[in-house]
Amino acid sequence: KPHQGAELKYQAGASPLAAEEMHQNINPKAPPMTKAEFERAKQIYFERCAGCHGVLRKGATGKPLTPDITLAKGTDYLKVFIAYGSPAGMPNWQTSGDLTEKEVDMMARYVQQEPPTPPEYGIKDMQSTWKEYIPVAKRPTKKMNNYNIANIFSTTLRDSGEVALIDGDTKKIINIVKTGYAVHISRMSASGRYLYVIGRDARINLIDLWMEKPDNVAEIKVGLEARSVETSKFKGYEDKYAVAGTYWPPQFVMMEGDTLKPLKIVSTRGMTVDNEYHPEPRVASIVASHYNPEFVVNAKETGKIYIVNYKDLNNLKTTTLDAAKFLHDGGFDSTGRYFLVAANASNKIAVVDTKEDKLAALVDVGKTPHPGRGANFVHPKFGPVWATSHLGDDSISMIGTDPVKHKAQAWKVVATVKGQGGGSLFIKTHPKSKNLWVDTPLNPDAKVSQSVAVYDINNLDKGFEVLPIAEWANLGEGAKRVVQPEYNKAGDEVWFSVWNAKDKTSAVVVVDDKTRKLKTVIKDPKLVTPTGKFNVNNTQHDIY
Ligand code: DHE
Repeated sequence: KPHQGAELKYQAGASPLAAEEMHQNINPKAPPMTKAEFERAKQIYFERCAGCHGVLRKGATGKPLTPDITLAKGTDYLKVFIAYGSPAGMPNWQTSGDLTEKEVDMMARYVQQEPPTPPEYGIKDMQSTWKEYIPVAKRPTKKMNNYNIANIFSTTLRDSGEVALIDGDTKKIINIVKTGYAVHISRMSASGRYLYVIGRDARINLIDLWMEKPDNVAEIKVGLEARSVETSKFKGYEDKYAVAGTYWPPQFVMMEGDTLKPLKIVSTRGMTVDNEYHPEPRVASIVASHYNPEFVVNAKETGKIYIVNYKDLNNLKTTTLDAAKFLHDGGFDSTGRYFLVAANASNKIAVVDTKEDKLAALVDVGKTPHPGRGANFVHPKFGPVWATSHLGDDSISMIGTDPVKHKAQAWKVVATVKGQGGGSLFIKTHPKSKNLWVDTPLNPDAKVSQSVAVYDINNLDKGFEVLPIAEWANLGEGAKRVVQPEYNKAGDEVWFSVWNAKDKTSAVVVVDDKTRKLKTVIKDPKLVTPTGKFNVNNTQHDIY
């Protein structure tokens, strides 16, 4: 399985829970550990293991590791398993050099102890972290700057806990704004004024783009670990509500859109699509419906999609759709009516009709689909399609999205092309473009992870051209990865992050979409580990 290593490392990203104070629950049957060993093992668990096996060790994409199971296996068996891995997907932590023999022994004993449970996090915890730096009444009543704010790129600076607001017209940095730890995504309010940024530590920052120098106006911490934030987009509710999903605790919270005041928390604990209880269904992607006053909230471990109506938060109406397990990332079709989301461990795309609040289809695609928000274009033969690339294979699947004029093609994979390889995370085009861009940042081959494939939408069978984006950035040493194509507002430029190590130089490379030639390299010592880029206009209107 050539792509497996990168795929596993990607899932096993460090969790902010590693630093949390947690109680040790001594199990008299488990092999003994000192307090120091327990603390160190706990940290390693949250850095390396929790992403697949879950915080409570009840199993997610990895197997359950609760003491009833691990005690029966015993320390020697567990040590071999951790050291050498398994063909089913467990990494070889010792032979890869990631853990020492001593650490492997410690982890084998740790997983036989009761898992320490992180604390719950309710409305009082949220309220105690909530800060309004600039109250609504003191904010500008009109745009106070000369920036073309619709073309600003909010750029994640992953390892510095900041976002860079980059002017898409001049390519200059407007401001570097302090945010949460290991920022994950940025989203725009319906009006295009407010920018929401969420960190892995579940801190949300609200940035007002009307300020002379756009900056934080409010902030809140909504849990211990998170990935998603979104805002109400239905007519009449512009900028009114925000919603954030957390990995821990497994829940989501609705807030006032312009202050982040927390209003209502909803737990996602419950039954899976197979009718088994899961105590830790992490909240993955969230999108706002354009057809109803609703949020579409995706629970990873249960495979359930919650369509939450925000018209009346006290008498909350939720429609629950059974999709498939391990829902992760997704985006709308070109009409904004259908939401397509990857059920990644099921190798499927679930299609939600946000007008009728129904599951329209479950579509089989390649191995471990990872679309980001996906790419919408008109296929010359099959009409409107939405495409995804994959982490686990080199294919790009195109799904027909027009049940009216192309009924026979709707919700089927109508075409598949081959890309550079597995390890792809993001695919992108723009309504004004004829190019389809596919990144491969997690491919083990440096040549592949440091370049991008581009297809001509009208000649997909012709294959792709490879652009050496990292080489163009000319950064010198480092394990640079080229990640996440994002268009500017006009749709005539594509921006790529050249994501290097924290202590090395990174860059954002801007390519002319028509000529596929290098336009600009944005380099600045302040651009530490850039990954995601969110163009205000395209994020505001779900254009991709
Ligand atoms: Fe992401 C989106 C979760 C690792 C960059 N990532 C998402 C979403 C989820 C998610 C649930 C969808 C949010 C939404 O749309 O509401 N990501 C996770 C993980 O659990 C995972 C696998 C491991 C982890 O520990 O976090 C993970 N993600 C990464 C990275 O390593 C990436 C490449 C670099 C980084 O910045 O950390 C990364 N994720 C992104 C980006 C998006 C994203 C850029 C938004 C893409 C878009 O175009 O909308």
